[in-house]
Amino acid sequence: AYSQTMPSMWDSRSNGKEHPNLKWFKDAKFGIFIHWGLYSKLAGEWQSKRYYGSGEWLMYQAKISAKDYGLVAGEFNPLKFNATEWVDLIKSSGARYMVVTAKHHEGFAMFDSKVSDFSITKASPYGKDVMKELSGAAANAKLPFGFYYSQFLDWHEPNGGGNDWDFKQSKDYHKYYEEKSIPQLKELLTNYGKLGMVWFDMPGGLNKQETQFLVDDLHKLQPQTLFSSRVGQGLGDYMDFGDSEMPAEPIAKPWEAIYTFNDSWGYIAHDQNFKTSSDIIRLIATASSKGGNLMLNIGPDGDGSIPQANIDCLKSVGRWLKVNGESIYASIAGFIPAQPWGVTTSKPGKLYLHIFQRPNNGKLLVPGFSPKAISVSTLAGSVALKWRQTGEDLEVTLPNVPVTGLADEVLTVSYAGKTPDYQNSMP
Ligand code: FHN
Repeated sequence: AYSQTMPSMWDSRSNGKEHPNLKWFKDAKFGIFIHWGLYSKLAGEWQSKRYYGSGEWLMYQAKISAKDYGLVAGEFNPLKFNATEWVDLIKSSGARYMVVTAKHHEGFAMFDSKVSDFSITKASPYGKDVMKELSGAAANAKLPFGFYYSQFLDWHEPNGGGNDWDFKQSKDYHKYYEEKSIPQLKELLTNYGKLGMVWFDMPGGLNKQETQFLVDDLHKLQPQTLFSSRVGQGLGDYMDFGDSEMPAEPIAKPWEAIYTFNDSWGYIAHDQNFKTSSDIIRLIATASSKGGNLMLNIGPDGDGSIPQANIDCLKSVGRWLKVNGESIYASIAGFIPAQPWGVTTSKPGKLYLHIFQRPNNGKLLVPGFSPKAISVSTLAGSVALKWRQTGEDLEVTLPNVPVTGLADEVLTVSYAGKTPDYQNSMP
């Protein structure tokens, strides 16, 4: 089972008081993460040398000085950016929230900030506040919207965390928080409408009491906004696991797994290991089968375009969710643990069987589940399937080909009686 002793960076509300506005988040199940900044223009290359690893860490990988890196802002001109197109794509993917990087570790504000001139409105030829456009387009589409903000790591600032290749003197982290981090967080919570969440990342420099003060101070601006657990010290409103991590067992607290489309969060020119739509559907179903959400990251390029492979894949995931969304949205963990053939999610009176691997003999066994099953069908239409009880188990005979014609088929077992509790893997 999953380790209960999570490092405080991942754990959420350890004080037990759950945030009152979590239902929409728990029901959403699928969100889209966007990493977009100056690193998107550099695309993993610096002075004609390729750096491997995640594109948004290029400044660190190449040990670029804040001065040299700052010059990139003067070339950042994403003329192909279209906020409505981005939001329309996210809606068509079936995602029910989005989070976008307002400021990553590079320190560059992708928004109009009175606090720092190192921003898209003051330091780039583009000059427009893309966060204002995105938050407006999301509000028009009624898509819950949040900002990612790197509250401690800031490689552009002498007192920011993380840059010891350029700023070698000792750092006054509290000064950084007072002069940049907290004022910018307040700008984001004041000037961009109602926020679904603030997605903090890589906490540091504050103790638990200081973090509590920060959380309380920011929550005064928008009490309904959820704070991710990477605000640190166990004080987030929902739990984010480590990158590309999935808990082994269902977790009772609201939680989110975060994965990226390829091998990098920020756009890089030389990486083509994109996940398939089936990979993403299985991540969504697996997270839902454990009671959590999947937030999937895409990395638009320096011109403001989303790679075509991401567009095609997100639309395919959206088509699957159009047919099978009932088994995902507002579902809870399936009470049958993961099986060789796939995972389960549930709702009162229903168990959804997510078939990743069709049994060769066409017999799908659901162990330890022998209700008076009323019917077994698929969400693509009420196709009655053959099933029988074998002692303690339910066995479903599958048709030769998937009924929906889609990969990753879902069967619905409707039954009488209350939903059993999650059964642990060991009988
Ligand atoms: O260092 C960041 C990284 O660049 C990326 O933003 C991920 C996304 O979860 N967060 C940190 C590493 O966990």
